[in-house]
Amino acid sequence: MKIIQWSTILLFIIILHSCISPTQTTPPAPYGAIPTKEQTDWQQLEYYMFVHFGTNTFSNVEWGDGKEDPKIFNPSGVDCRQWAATAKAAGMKGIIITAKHHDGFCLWQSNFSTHTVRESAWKDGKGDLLQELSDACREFGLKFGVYLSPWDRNHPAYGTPDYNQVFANTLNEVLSSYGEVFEQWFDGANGEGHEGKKQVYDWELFHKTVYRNQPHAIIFSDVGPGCRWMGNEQGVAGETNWATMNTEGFEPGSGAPDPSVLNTGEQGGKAWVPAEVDVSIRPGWFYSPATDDKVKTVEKLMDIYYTSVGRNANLLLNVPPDRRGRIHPNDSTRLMEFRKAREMAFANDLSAKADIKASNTRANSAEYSVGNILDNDYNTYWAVDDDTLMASIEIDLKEAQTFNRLLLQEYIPLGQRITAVSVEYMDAVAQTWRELTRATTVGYKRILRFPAVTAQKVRIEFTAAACPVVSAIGIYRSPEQLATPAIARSMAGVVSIECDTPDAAIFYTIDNSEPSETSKKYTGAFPLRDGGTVKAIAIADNANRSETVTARFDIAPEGWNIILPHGDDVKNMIDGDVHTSAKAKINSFITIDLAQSYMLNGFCYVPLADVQAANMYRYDLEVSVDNNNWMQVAVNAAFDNIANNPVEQAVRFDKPVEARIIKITPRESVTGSSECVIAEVGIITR
Ligand code: FUL
Repeated sequence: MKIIQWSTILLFIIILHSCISPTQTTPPAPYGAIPTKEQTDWQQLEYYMFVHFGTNTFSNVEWGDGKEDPKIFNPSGVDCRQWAATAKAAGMKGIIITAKHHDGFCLWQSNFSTHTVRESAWKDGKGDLLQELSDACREFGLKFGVYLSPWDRNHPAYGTPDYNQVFANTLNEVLSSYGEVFEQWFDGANGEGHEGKKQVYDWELFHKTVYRNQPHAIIFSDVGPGCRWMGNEQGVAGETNWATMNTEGFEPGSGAPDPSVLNTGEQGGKAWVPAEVDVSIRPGWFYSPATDDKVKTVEKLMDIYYTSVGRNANLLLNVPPDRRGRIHPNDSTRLMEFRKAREMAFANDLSAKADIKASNTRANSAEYSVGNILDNDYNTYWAVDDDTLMASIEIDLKEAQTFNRLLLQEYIPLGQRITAVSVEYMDAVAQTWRELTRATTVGYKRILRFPAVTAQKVRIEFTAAACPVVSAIGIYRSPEQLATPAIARSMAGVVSIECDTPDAAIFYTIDNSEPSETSKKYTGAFPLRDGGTVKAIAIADNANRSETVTARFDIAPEGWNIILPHGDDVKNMIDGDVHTSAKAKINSFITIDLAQSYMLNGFCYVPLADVQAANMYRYDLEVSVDNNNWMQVAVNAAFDNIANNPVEQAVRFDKPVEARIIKITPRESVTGSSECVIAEVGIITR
């Protein structure tokens, strides 16, 4: 009797429960390749610091040749706690250090190299930079990662099969000695050229060594497997950016897919290899005093943020410590300003309290309701029925609001599914929907920028390869950034300064002092034929001021005669416009008559700012005062990292040389083509 009573009650409870709880349904099936737990966690880090530090910090070169005296590594006041404190205050989540760059110099006391901190002058050869940095990262709650270059210009075994074991031993040493490593960075770069050493890498051995020591580490390379390079060093991931790509049969370095494929990933790719954007806060990767006033502006850094984190990629921003072993104040100040700008841009989510409705909800289940998009929990999402590949949401902000940013997030543990997004707003006067913007992929995070619009209602339509699954949206009004002025000088040596913000006043100096509203107001172009330093700021009506931009000029090319090559385009190489270029054949001369003799301290070559361009990689340089007797200044010299980072190359000579005529012989282009391109050529007399 008692038993019957209890089972009746139980049955009653079950019936009651099924009446009041929503219909249960299964989550959408994952689509295509999906991330591991580690990859999903990694993606949520979003932003962390790259640190290039080593012998190159002291030699003004980007790629040491491995023959440099290790004694030059002698920072006067290394302070890894300052790096970590700066990274933390900048809002970064970790630090990746160049434990060994291409020169082979090891920042720890490696037993597998004789080119290390042990052989350096730093701390009488007793220091261990990896120990100091990993300790500092732990103290500041940051993740610690290591960069190790497989290409090694110092190790005698490089280029032989023995090197693979040496490199595996090196990896093993680093990855077993400094606690948890969140990311292992394998650089694919190799500047050996056609004639150089060839090394067939044993990637299987390297990967095994990483995972044996650090089972949760993300392995970066051109082709992953943890995350991938996205094809340039300018900070610009593809507008379409899939975290998936086909990696089978490819290798890091020259065996990698074309940079254009790395840039966008591939829809339906078999591997989940999300993009990481690596870019330096300065023009080069290593510190040089010459770049102290070339730290990227907040405007530029914000752009990079939108084309990295805002395009489904993580941002690895390089901040190279100076010769003391500290982050230079110009860089740290900029990092704090950048943080502030991000915070201001995303301070107030206008959709937080909005009403939201969806065209479809998966099995009409509360579990997948569109409200999940606004609940600040990445792990809850709005999902639709399996056969629904197009679905929309409508957001009612309850009152008219002005906004210019839209943030979208897919729930990536179920794969990357969205192929197109179309955004409309309700025109209150005409009572009709108007197109606001469009996009292709979303992925973990996508941020769309558009001119500010005022509206109460927003409609977003998603098209997807499998029913869309959306975790979050945000609607923001980011303050419009005052554009930094751009300074240019013509062939005749006339300087002009422009600012994209209309009505902003420009003030400038030419005596190296900081410009302010009391400096000279720019009213028109002015001559600066003999060179000098121009610093400028823009100030808007509302007293908002831009950052200072600095441009340093040498002697203007007025009156120069390009003797060779011939052609209509040759003037482009001295016209002061970095967007126009001339072409020259490999192994033929570029001969320029400077119209008078100068004592030259160096020369500069400006490539086209495009990784696909046939920029000059190797060259010879000769100079002459009479076009008859020639002096060799450089033979088969290289612009080190120009293939990946095509920025101005300023080459300083060991000692000044007198010259009226310079002759450059391009020996190799970065693409191996029979011609190379030259945006600008200049001389350094200062
Ligand atoms: C490149 C290297 O050659 C550069 O020197 C730098 O380390 C950059 C992050 O990767 O491939």
